Amino acid sequence: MDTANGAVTVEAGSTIAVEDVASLTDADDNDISIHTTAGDIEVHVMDAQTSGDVTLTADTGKIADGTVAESENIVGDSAVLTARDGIGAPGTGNLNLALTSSLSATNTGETGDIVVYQMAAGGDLSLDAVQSNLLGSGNITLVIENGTLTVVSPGVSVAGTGSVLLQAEGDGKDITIHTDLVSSGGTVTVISDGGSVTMAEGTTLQTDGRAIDVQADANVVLGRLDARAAADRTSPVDWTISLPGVRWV
Ligand SMILES: [Ca+2]
Ligand SMILES: [Ca+2]
Ligand SMILES: [Ca+2]
Repeated sequence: MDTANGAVTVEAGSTIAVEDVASLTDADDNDISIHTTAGDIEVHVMDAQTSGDVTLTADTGKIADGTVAESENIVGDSAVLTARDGIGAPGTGNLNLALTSSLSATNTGETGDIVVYQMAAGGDLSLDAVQSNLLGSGNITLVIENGTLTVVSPGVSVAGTGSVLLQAEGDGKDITIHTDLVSSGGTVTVISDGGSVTMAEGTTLQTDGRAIDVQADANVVLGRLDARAAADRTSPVDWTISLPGVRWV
């Protein structure tokens, strides 16, 4: 389905395969919005060009990569993706994006990962992502092929047991964290293969007694890393520090 000009809105009540939805005119008003109240959204090719925004909502299913090839599933300006059973999947099931500006991804169910790959054609990306289900097991994995990654409000969080991995590839491609990264039950990993990782003042990477791993090719500028068990965070601990051989003078 191609539109010469204007927005595209699709409402469905079952699994929908998006074979080829393209906006032929690159304009800020030419957004593409697809919502299904039941079933999945299988994305083959959606192209809103560099200015049109993409909104996909699968109330009771998943948003999946519908193609075998690792080519772009979604081209657009910003994308807002919401599903219950996952957004992309590990391996080639990852959702392949080429977004001009930003991605906001939310998974609400007990299962399903968020696995997205911003391709080189998309360049830099701002991200916020959440696994919102307290009983959830899904991870959040975002890899950016050749661009900087900026974590923006409301940040990246996992309410269940899943882990967070954010990775930027490419020379000088930094990761900048403006809002917290939190996993309630899993680990938090941030890797800039060719650049720096910078946490803005006052930001926190937090787990419940699980590992926090920050790696950069250049510099690491830390805010606060908090890998305490949650119980230690809520109940104050009395510390006694003895320093044998040290005298106050
Ligand atoms: Ca836009
Ligand atoms: Ca594919
Ligand atoms: Ca893929």
